[in-house]
Amino acid sequence: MARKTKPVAGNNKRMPPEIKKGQPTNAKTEEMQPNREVSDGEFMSANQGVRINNDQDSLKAGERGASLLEDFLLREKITHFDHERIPERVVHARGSGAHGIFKVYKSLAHLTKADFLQDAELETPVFVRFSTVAGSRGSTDLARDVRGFAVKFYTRQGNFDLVGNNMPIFFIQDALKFPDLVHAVKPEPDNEIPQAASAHDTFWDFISLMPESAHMIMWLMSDRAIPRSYRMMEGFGVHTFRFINERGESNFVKFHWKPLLGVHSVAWDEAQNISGKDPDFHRRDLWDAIESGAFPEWELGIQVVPEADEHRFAFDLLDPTKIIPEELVPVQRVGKLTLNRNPDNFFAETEQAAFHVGHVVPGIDFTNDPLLQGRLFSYTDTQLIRLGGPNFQEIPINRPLAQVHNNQRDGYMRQMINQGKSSYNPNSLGGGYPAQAPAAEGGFTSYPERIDGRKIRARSKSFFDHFSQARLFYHSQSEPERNHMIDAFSFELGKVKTIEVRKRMIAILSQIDQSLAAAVAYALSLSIPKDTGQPLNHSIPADADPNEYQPIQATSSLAKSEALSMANTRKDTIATRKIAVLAADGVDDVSLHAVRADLEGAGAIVEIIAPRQGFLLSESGAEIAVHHSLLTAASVLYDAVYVPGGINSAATIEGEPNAIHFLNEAFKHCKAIAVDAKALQVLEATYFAPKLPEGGSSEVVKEGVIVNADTAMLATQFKAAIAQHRFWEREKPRQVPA
Ligand code: HDD
Repeated sequence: MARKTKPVAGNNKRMPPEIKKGQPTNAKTEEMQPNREVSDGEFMSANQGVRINNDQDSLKAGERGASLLEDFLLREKITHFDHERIPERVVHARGSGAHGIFKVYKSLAHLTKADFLQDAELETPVFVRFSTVAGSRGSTDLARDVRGFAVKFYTRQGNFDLVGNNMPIFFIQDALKFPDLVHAVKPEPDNEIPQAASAHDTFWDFISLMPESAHMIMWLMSDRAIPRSYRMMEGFGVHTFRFINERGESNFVKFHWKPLLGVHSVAWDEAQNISGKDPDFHRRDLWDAIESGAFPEWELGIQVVPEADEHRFAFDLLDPTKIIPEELVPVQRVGKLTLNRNPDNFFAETEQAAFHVGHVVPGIDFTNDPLLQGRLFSYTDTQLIRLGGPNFQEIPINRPLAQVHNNQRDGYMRQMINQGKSSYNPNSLGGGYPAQAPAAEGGFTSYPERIDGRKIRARSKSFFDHFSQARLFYHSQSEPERNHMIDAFSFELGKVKTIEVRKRMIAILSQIDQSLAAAVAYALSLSIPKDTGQPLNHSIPADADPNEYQPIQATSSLAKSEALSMANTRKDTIATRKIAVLAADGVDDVSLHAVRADLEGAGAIVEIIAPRQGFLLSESGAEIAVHHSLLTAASVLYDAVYVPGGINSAATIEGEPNAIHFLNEAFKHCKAIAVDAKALQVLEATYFAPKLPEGGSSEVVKEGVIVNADTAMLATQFKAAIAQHRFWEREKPRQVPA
């Protein structure tokens, strides 16, 4: 290591030699360079720059004496350590971030003057943070929960934050109810149980009294709430926003993110297992994909509604519990987001990232959605407590690429050194600067929406259809997806102890779909309540007429929407899918390598799992590196499993209970399984072997279970099966142990 011999003034201000080996850079990641620190080859120093000679022993009064107060090195180190933690986000505390770029496919000038949406050549840096909502920072990634999908665009006109979720709607219609919602879903206040779970009394108590949450609850009980990967989920801006073009014309817009790997989920039983085996599953998945160069990609989609069509729909565009079905307004794919670089430091970047729906640029504006309006207050406010003061926008990950000049001054941790005497406007001493920017120079002007109304605490009647889109969602699901929802409701309500709450939820479900309500009621030994005339909605102002606030019955103009079912997602790739190969000494070289090469050629990640760590010896005596032993691997961490041939390998695997459990569990979770016909004995040791057709040992393809003696054909069949993601029809008998 090349160490400096003499102290050099300012040596700890030295720029690191390169940003991060092998990682793509962009204007934002380069702009952060002066803040990066690399210790390679450097001496250790205290915070004031003085070099440290002994970092092992505190200063003492004699070898066995007490430590001295004088020890500034001890005091500084311990003090900094004591202050290392900041409050976690009150919601979305658990998350993972990444850098990337966004490019529009072609100019959207006809819709918006937003600079980053004008030019297909322009690359806009982004930072994205995915998150769960309810759990704390250290909670499992696989909770049944909404996922945050927050994107910060560092545009030339300033930062634009699209702070969305992986579900296109929300639980409540008014921001005033947000603290209630969050209090209800968080761990219960007396014992702080359960962590990162909605399956408890307070959550369902609140939901059962708030029918406006019906649509969101359908999404939350669907497989969307347990994604396979952040890279395989959609994102939504949720609210209706506005695009404003150069002529000042406004169009309503809904934002979508469409993942190029398709939308995929895991099974609930699998999710619960992953939570134990690898609670960092999604974080690791995102990190590994980017490190390996398999950059996650999404297309930006927009639904555009001309201002004149504001009242064209049966629902209100301002109601955040409603989607605009894609059949009514198609989603136009207008650009691509690519995540291509992991953060250097989790705290500095991901933890300190401060998103805000109010961070907009000219060309994008708000609507009167009352949830959005409340959010416009909340996000700055929360950063003040979380990041410690009004200068959080100066933290490297938050500071815009666009220049900042204004008369805001001082405050905790101010970094900017404002020169000059004037910090007010108007001024003459500073030449009148900073000057206000005309719209033509990029000055933000709010859309002059006409507003004419009385000051009133009330809700529009157009917000009172709570069930038609909940029903549309349920009816749009495939049969397995509907079964999963019945299971999810039965699980969650089964964890609720208060019978009254369960009953109220059955009453709500019966408003959505009788068969759903009946199936859940059956699981709870309840019946669908007769219409008692009791109010369903309990979220009513004190002096209001309760009838005024009750849900109205409406039917959607659509019976089904294809886009709502994950069964209709793209299933044409196995890129980045994780495939386990169960092998032992004596594995057949061709059977292993041919299939492995074929899978890897299609972009999949293949890992060898053997009885022991280290390496195994193939039939020909070649050393093959082992990724995991059966002890450190688990089927729930893979998308598919392959058992290659080789007499000794097959005999060993057949005799390993953990390997047989691996296969049984993969079958239970409906994953693709391939077995070289020469290792058929392994399959015969599994629970599901009897379900294979008689005598079909040389070639069998059934519900994603493939047996073939021809490895080339096996690989082709296996790839096709993996691309299907899951074979939910296997669940039918619902009798697989594991
Ligand atoms: Fe929120 C964080 C998304 C409603 C108040 N929200 C937060 C994050 C996402 C969302 C993705 C994490 C950002 C990050 O990664 O740092 N929130 C939504 C969506 C909503 C929504 C899609 C409805 C459409 N949120 C909402 C309301 C309020 C808040 C109605 C308050 C009135 N949200 C917050 C917050 C958080 C937050 C308390 C916590 C940490 C933060 O802001 O920075 O201010």
